[in-house]
Amino acid sequence: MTRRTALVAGAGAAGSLFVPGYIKGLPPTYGHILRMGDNLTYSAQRILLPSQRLVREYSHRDVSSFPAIGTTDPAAQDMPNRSEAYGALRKDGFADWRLSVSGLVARPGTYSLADLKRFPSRTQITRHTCEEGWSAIAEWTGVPLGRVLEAAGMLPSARWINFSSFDEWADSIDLLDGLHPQTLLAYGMNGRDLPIPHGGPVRLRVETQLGYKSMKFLQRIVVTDTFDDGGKNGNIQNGWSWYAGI
Ligand SMILES: Nc1nc2c(c(=O)[nH]1)N[C@H]1C(S)=C(S)[C@@H](COP(=O)(O)O)O[C@H]1N2
Ligand SMILES: [Mo]
Repeated sequence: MTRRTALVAGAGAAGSLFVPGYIKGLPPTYGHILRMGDNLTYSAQRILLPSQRLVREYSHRDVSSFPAIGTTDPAAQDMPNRSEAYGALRKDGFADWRLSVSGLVARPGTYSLADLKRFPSRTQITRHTCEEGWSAIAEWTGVPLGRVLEAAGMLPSARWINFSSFDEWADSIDLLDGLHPQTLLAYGMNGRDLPIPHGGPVRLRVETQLGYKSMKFLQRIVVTDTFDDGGKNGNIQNGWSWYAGI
């Protein structure tokens, strides 16, 4: 047995003995010995914060300037996998944009921007913390993701909420973050429609994790019972932690 298989086997055994049921199953990090640390962070946070504690909310006078980072236009000429579809949707103000919700839900379907705006909305002023080392405060308006999952009839076997975007990001969160009251499908920023550079028409806000988990330019949600690392478009194969709790 190599040192590595011993460690992995040991962690597995410890996991099945001591880890509470709600975080049981494959800790979503593997493939690299240093990634054991990710599992520790994930497990520790889930043990210390098993309930849906709210993150701090700020007041209007705290709102700061806010850079647009990463993809700022999925249809830009210089994008490697430029999205023609996004370019077409943008032309008529996203009237034909649809968010698809499928997988382990009783009622798979699509939601227009108007559909999302018909749900009860939530507005929150929060701090966004980027892994690059900057942070900024903005007001976000949207529908709590949990409301939409509830409307879609999420099944009891659901464990992971997977997202993909027009710039071909693939990512996922667990149910604790997915159903967190401050986790939003956000369509508004600082009282206006969500600007394109910040992920319009709809982006995710996962206030309990670092900025890169708040996927911009949302296209699709798939609910699963098995963990999907997102393949070559996911965090893990790109060298990022899947879990980035703060
Ligand atoms: N689809 C998509 N989502 C994304 C990104 C991206 O490039 N594409 N960048 C991430 C990173 S690293 C950060 S810090 C925030 C930046 O959001 P902002 O442009 O509103 O500042 O979006 C995150 N979500
Ligand atoms: Mo970031």
